[in-house]
Amino acid sequence: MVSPLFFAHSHEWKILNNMENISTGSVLKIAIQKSGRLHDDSVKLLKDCGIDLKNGVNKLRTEADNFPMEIYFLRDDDIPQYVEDEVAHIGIVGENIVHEKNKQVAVVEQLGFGKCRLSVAVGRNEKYENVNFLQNKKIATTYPVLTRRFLEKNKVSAEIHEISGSVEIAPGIGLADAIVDLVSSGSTLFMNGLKEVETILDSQAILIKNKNLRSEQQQILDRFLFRVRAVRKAKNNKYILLNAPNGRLPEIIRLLPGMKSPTVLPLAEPGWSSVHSVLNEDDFWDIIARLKESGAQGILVVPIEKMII
Ligand code: PRT
Ligand code: ZN
Repeated sequence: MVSPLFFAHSHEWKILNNMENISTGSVLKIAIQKSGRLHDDSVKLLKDCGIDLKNGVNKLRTEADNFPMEIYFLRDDDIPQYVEDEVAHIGIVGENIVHEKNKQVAVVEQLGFGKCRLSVAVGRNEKYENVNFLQNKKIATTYPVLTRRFLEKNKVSAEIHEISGSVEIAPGIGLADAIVDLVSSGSTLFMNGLKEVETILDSQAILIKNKNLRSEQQQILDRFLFRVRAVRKAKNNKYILLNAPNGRLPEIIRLLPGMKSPTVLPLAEPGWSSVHSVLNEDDFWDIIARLKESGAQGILVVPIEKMII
């Protein structure tokens, strides 16, 4: 019989991966949000990592076509518990949930999406000077654990009203004097006549794992993480191409660190070169402006799909 390894090139990787699954029988189970704010970005991260899901995402569980991974779609609140119990080996969930639920899981990586903050808000017309404002007040929240911890840390005693949703309307209907809730743009607070006065926690989506992963699962996690990091790194960097007069190459090269150093190629027009490099998004605009000042022309900026260093 012909070995599956002799199949056409485009299938080779898939077959290698599947053979690996068959030979070890190991699969990494990941829990992601079924629907809600983290769902789309979680599925996209898997896709960007080259992991194709079988039968779409409208079920409780599916598996990957080309990677030893099973995907469970769950409510975000339940994900830390499932990971602690090893129903799933890893999960994608907001830091806010991980801290609130206080489960025995390990944080593996911040994922850079789902950014928000857990904040205290009070009525817009309140004279809030400091956290002592909250003394003996009623605070409505869906985050009683983090709220209590914040109050204790600040030596304030207040009454916590745990409610299950629509926290922002609590002050308006006389249920509470203040709220603790997640904020991203701030427009929900604004529309409800509230202002943000303290930040309790800055949050984003993170990858968590069971604390006692067996080595087979850890190995698959390492392969997954290698891809996650390459995808995230690529997102924070751009490929840049420009033309420069040879006389100004030294100063232009000084502005462009690149992964090692920039690539410089001669142009057909004498006295000119093409320079290629990689720029980090943080100093992107600043460097572009300085490149122009240094005589760079025809600057092209191209997204990078994966970046492996
Ligand atoms: O059904 P399930 O239980 O899975 O979902 P859920 O309804 O509990 O959660 P979901 O989908 O609303 O949020 C999932 C995660 O997204 C949260 O746990 C956070 O980690 C993250 N996240 C990021 C946010 C926000 N931004 C956010 N703005 N979660 C909620 N909000 C809400 C906030 O509670 C408030 O009602 O959006 C409103 C404020 O938004 P702004 O833009 O008006 O400030
Ligand atoms: Zn939830």
